[in-house]
Amino acid sequence: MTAKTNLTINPQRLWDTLMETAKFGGTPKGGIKRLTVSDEDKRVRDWFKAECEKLGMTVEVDEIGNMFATRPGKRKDVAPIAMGSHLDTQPTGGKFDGVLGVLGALEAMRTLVDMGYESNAPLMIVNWTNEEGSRFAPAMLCSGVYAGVFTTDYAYSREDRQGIKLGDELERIGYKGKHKAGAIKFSSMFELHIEQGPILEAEEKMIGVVTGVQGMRWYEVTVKGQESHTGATPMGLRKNALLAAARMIDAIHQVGMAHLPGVASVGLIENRPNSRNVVPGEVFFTVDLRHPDESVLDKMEAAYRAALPRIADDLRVEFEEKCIWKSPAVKFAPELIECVRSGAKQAGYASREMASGAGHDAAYIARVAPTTMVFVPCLGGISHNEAESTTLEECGAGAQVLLNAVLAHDRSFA
Ligand code: HGY
Ligand code: MN
Ligand code: MN
Repeated sequence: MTAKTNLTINPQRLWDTLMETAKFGGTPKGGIKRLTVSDEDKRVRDWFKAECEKLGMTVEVDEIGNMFATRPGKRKDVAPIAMGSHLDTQPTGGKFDGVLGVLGALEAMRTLVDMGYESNAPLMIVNWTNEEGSRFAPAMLCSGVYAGVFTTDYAYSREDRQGIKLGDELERIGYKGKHKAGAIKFSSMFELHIEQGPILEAEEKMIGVVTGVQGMRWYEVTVKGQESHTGATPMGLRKNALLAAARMIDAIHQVGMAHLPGVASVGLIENRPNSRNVVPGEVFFTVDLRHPDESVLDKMEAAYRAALPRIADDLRVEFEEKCIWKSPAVKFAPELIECVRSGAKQAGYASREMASGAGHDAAYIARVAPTTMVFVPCLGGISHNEAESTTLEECGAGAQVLLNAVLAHDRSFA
């Protein structure tokens, strides 16, 4: 096969593929609900496997459902260069979070096959299971297992809020593969992703040259008060779990405000018995703290943990609290960051360096292989929202820079 130089991706084909796969879990508002290892996830996985095999790629699945599609290169003695992200979405997710990274990689592969271009190193596309962590906490769970952060059994044991286990669901949809986690090797990974924030759009830059990911910590809080009659229980005698949770949630917000550019959020809450004429007796909620600096994240954690007992004592309720996840701040590989920077320049796009506010599989993969990311803008910086939006041009730019960066790195294997 002869090598070609003008390896230009086909933005229309990428866009059409993004819109085609959005039907797997598509919602009436134009978003996607494709929770990890759901039936919708199975359908997009089956589609992805078939499309990769059409390109002559081999597709392997590991024991936690991570999918690895490989195209051989000239050299059989080196591990593949990987391009990876995720196909699972939030319950009210958009069409691009994660999906652009996997389908942008597919477009890059389609371009190489069309042009009869043979890379030096093999090339690989990876679909990581359960990046979102919405159905099964924590996030980035299965890239975390691949990187040795979690055990396979821990991942299998994770339950959704209905008590269903990840391991059972992987079995049910036929994606509990035969390869051990971590056994399928690659030498480096590039991840294309929408920024999910407002910076690139505000600065009118097409490409984010991503230098790392901020630290993230997740916690679970259960507040225990006393169910009682809303009509017959005097205000001063109540043990109102929901009132305590409300004050705790405000205190957590204040922790974020006091440690900018850190962020502090409560996203999931369950109020029991959730009856209009019962003083709530128990409330479960989740906490998400993030900051680029681990020492500040420690301070945020201390401030949050100091607020809970103060509020609980005031309102005569009890509470239980635990940290369920810590993903430390991570820096990406300078040599790959340089490939992205030169890839953007080669494609003629303005770029800027930035760290990621959102978590990504790349954060864990950076522990086991040189890794970096390519960002493109999204409309208004909105993501984790069915209104998430980008343009054909932005998606095309991201895929082109991804291809340019991978081929720049591939030249080191000549
Ligand atoms: O939580 C995150 O940042 C990612 O979207 N899972
Ligand atoms: Mn994502
Ligand atoms: Mn996400």
